[in-house]
Amino acid sequence: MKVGIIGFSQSGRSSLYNAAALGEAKGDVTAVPVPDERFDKIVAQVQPKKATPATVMLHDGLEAIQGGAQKLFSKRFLEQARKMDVLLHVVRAFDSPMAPYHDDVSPMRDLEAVDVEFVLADLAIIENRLERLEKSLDRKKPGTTDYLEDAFFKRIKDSMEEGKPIRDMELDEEEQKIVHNHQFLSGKQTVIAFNVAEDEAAAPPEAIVEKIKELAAAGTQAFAVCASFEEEVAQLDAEDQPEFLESAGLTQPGSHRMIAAIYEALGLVTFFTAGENDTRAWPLRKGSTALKAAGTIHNDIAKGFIRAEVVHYEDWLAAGSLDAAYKDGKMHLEGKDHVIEDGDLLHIRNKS
Ligand SMILES: Nc1nc2c(ncn2[C@@H]2O[C@H](COP(=O)(O)OP(=O)(O)OP(=O)(O)O)[C@@H](O)[C@H]2O)c(=O)[nH]1
Ligand SMILES: [Mg+2]
Repeated sequence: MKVGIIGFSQSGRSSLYNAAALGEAKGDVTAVPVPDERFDKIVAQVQPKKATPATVMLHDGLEAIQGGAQKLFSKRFLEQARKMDVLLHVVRAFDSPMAPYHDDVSPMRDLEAVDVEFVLADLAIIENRLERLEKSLDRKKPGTTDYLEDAFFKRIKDSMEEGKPIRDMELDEEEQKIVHNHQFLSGKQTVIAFNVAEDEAAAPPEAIVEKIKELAAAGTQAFAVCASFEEEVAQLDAEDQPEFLESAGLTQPGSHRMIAAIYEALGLVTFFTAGENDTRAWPLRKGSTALKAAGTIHNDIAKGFIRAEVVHYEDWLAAGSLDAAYKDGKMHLEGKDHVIEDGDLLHIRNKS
């Protein structure tokens, strides 16, 4: 699951990347742990030899979005961005004498410029494809992918010409597959980080607050954060962080909320395995089955799958331990097709 950080040059992408990587960034790509209070509680109770949180892969190696007289997206940027599953868009909302292209601060201008360009880049592909299909379609059978694409692209073209990104459209499963295969940029989930000045982190400007609400209503998560401040927070020991955060009027690092938003945008839920050697939080696509969860742990466990022992997190919490939850009769035995819920603790009975 790849998350690409995008934005204009000097918008604070690397600062946010370093903050999210908790000061442990390795090159351009880092597996960033997903903050999860439930996982922390499970680890504190089980006291395993090793605790492995869920992670997302954060990429800071994408080329900056260009400005001035140039096209916004270089060829290289397009290639890189298309490979990502989710885009984290850092929008500069702090005054900077160093930021090129735009000397005045205008987060809405920057955000909209990029969004429009995403749609235009996708439209160029769609128009090209429709032209080719026109020449070949009468030789193909109805019901083939070509037919589906032709009908789908014709249906969405008009609203895209009016600026509507694909991510805001209702799509069926086949259509989602088409969008995924063509790696459409406006079809990718995005998370928006308005990078504000430090003194605005706790109380962002009204225009940004309004925009965040508007985006949320359209299904896109956005928030205000001060990347350079977050980067400093990430360098501190955990016990020193609260006081520092408080100095900016914050109660928790903004990067935590950001990773949670990314996780959501990736369409992931978490299940736990509470082993004494290794207790782990595992990312899983929403709506996945127990068999899929078993395969996430190990292929062999999926192959030898017998039954899944499932304890809901709330039941675990109420019981205080896995043993107690089992004794209370809170463990459900489930088959391969059982859909895993966010927070389930699993033990897979298997033949291997
Ligand atoms: N005041 C303020 N400065 C910031 C903030 N975020 C980043 N900066 C500063 O802006 C400059 C650029 O930040 P980077 O994180 O390197 O930005 P970038 O988008 O990765 O930049 P390039 O990769 O060089 O294009 C640095 O000097 C940061 O310290 C912020 O929230 N507020
Ligand atoms: Mg950078």
